[in-house]
Amino acid sequence: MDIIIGPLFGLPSAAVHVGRQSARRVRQAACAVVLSLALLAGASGSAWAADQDNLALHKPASSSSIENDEHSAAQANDGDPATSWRADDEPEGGPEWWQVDLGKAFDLSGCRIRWPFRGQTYQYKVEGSADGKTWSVLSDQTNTTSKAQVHDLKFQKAEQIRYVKITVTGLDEGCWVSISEVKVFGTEHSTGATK
Ligand SMILES: [Ca+2]
Repeated sequence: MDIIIGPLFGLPSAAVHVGRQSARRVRQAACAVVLSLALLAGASGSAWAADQDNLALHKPASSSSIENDEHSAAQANDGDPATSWRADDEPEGGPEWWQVDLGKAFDLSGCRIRWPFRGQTYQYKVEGSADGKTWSVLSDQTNTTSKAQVHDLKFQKAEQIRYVKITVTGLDEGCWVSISEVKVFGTEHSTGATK
């Protein structure tokens, strides 16, 4: 919300930019404290062990924006929970989103999203598409109050999905749009021709 305060009060763009940078530093410091506490609490990656084939691993990913090359869209499906995609903190085109192209159609059973920090609420929706143009909601988490770092989502109806998109619609004060890792589960879509 603080991002739109500058323009509303007619501040010069340079002042707005400085304000953004300062606000970003404050937010990073706040989230770093949360991360440190999580590490002290003994957070581990054991819960992240692969138990199903991850359809999203290393598949082509894109996003509404990136903060820099070290936090590109590909960082959210590189199999490493220590790396993450980060948006650029300037949602000029609407809510920030991350998307993966699974390469072909699958019938999806669910997904697992690992956020960069525990103890923070990330509100979002997961959408699926056969063509990358027409989307349906696979899981609506826009009103969630969960502060879990790892979200396991089951899809009720997600047939013939090639593209999966996660749009972040709400954040706790002091955090920014970022995803550490996305896993997508399912089976290859069958046309029935080979049965
Ligand atoms: Ca990662």
